[in-house]
Amino acid sequence: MKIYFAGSIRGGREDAALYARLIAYIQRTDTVLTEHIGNLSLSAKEGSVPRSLKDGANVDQAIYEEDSAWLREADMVIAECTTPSLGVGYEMAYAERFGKPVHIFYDSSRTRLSAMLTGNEYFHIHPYSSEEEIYPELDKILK
Ligand code: 6IA
Repeated sequence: MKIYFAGSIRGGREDAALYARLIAYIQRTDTVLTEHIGNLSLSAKEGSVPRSLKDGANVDQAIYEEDSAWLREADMVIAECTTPSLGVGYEMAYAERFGKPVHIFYDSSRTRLSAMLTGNEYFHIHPYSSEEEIYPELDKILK
């Protein structure tokens, strides 16, 4: 499957190492379209550095175009939502609009997830209290 992994960038990079571990785990069996989310050298401030953009191009517009195309291409969306991110919230709604299955993980001892996610039965919500709980859930989702 092609997986769109979503995690905070400008919302804060506190969980970037966790994103990297989850992406590596998913990559053992499936393709992750958004490997850069786990890039530890990507800071919240640098979250607009261009990849291969022509001079004068609008960087944020290119990010939006590329990410929304990947969302439409993905078979499934997996999001780690402990660090709140406007971009990730937007992606959840975008994925719902295109009928993609969406699995949302968050550490319930660190955050209260938005009611706009927990209150929407479309989303598969996976609260956890330690990282080890995530991997067996991923096994079930990816099989
Ligand atoms: O509001 P946020 O920045 O926290 O939103 C994070 C979400 O938006 C992620 O799930 C990404 O899919 C998407 N996103 C935000 N910024 C970028 C970005 N910046 N590149 C790709 N997706 C992004 C440039 C980073 C690149 C140079 C490695």
